[in-house]
Amino acid sequence: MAFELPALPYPPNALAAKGMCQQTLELHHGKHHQAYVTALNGFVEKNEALAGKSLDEIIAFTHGKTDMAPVFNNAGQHWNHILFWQGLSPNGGGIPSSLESKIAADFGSVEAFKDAFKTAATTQFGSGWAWLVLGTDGKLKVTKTPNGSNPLAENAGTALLGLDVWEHAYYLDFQNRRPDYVTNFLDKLANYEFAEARLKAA
Ligand code: MN3
Repeated sequence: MAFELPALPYPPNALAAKGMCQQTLELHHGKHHQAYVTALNGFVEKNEALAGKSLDEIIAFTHGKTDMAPVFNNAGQHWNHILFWQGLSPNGGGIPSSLESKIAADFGSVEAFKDAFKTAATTQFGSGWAWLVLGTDGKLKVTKTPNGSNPLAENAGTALLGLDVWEHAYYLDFQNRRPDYVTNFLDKLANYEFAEARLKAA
């Protein structure tokens, strides 16, 4: 069973008023994410060791293997983007109360969480991701990963939200201003209800 590009959970123009235009979503989802899925399926077809494995299993199997790096990067990017689309919302930016309490307990305040996230997202040199993670110690953390990696691959806990900081994610809307893209995500786009649901399920 080949991997498939999931449909966006909202129309491609749904986030335009929140700082992510239709062209960004159409290119990012329909071209970039699709390309990762197509490449991953190509690798699976040619490599018997990958056949029948779930996406999570392929990520675990290929992580850290030099000769499997292209497979890992495409599998990781498929996983990352599935989470990313769900972590955006036309009604984003509002933090539900139980998640807000947990953020306040583990970071000190919502502002401190946002500052930590901005630092991670803007100091990831080159391409990568910033994450809000429920760590294996039960505390919320902010982390960053390069290229196609993620907290699943690195056994760093449960990812609640992920922000794509590859240039293709923000260049049409914010050009080189990655800090503005990150702030806009945290204040207007982030689907904290999705993050809270993942926290409760973890
Ligand atoms: Mn991307």
